[in-house]
Amino acid sequence: MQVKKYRASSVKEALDQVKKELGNEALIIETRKVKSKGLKGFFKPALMEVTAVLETPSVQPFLLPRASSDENTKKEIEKLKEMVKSLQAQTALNSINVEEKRSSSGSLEGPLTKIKLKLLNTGMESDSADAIIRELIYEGIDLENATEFNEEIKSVMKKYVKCSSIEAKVKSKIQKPTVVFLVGTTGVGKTTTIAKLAARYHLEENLKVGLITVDTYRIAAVEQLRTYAEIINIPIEVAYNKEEYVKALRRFENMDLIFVDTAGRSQKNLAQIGELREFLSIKKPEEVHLVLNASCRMEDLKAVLAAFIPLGVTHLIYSKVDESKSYGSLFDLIRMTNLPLSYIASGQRVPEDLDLADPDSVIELILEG
Ligand SMILES: Nc1nc2c(ncn2[C@@H]2O[C@H](COP(=O)(O)OP(=O)(O)O)[C@@H](O)[C@H]2O)c(=O)[nH]1
Ligand SMILES: [Mg+2]
Repeated sequence: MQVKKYRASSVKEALDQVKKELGNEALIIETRKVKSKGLKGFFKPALMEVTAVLETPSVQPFLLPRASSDENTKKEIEKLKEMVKSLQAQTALNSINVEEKRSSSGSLEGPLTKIKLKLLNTGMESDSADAIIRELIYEGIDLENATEFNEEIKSVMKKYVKCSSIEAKVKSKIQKPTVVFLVGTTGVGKTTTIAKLAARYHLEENLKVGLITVDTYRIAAVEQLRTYAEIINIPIEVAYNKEEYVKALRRFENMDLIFVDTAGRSQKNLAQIGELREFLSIKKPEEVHLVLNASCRMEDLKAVLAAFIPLGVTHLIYSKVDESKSYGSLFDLIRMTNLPLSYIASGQRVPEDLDLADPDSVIELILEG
């Protein structure tokens, strides 16, 4: 038996490939939409993937016990099992789509539809909801007979939601200065979040914290950070160019933590982040946290990701959750970028309105608001 996958921009094209290679006898066992892996792939149009099987009578039925010693056969069986599972998951998903269409006319409401609606109600994208459901089916959870799936959903989501922050580094006593950049669009809360972080790590953890701002376009921006530095009583350096930035780093050589505040770009001006890239390339910072506004539309957030991720973002910060009502986008963001979430900002108060991200409360936030 020969099992092969074919990808093309349409089902018809993929089927043409099947026909050409395997002939008319081939059986089509699965048709699905696929996205290339990684962030780049996310922005590419989806491809259609067709899985075809060609029975070849000359091959022994591979489930015979004799074959169990054969590594390749074992692998084949595993592959087949996986395929059956994914086929089941896909069939179930297709049935939800059918149910969705029907339920809009007010009739059918199966358990899968309920889960999907619950997930979509969080504001997450249909793709993400499908990924969770596929995983639930894949794990063999009896979706037909259970009524509540909260624990199961949470455990599947936990596979995606990774959290980490400077906290781990802080606890293990930082040797040389850990340089942390905060990047993101204008007004998303970078400066405020730096003030919260600086207060937290200087006042509560007794670390030596220095601030550098390279956001020198507006006097107000510099003054805003300077004011916070004065209140917290930590040093601040203003770097108008690369040379001054290098000097500032040198001056802060003995610090534990250095936060670098950067100029945002407006949503419409995302292309011009070249200058930020230059600062980042002088000396690769230990961490680059991208601040994302919880109440932004997913379409806009995707544009922000596309602009900033290539700069070498290592963590995500979800800000202004107090101004939003649903948080499904957070799941989309984590799933799309595969990056850990570090902090959640929930208001203007410094330093109170900042929480360390942890998977359980993040999932709770996404599901329950
Ligand atoms: N509601 C709310 N407002 C915030 C939050 N973080 C920052 N802000 C406010 O958003 C505005 C812009 O914040 P700022 O830190 O200057 O953004 P930046 O341009 O990214 O540096 C200020 O008025 C902040 O007080 C938050 O988590 N929730
Ligand atoms: Mg700012």
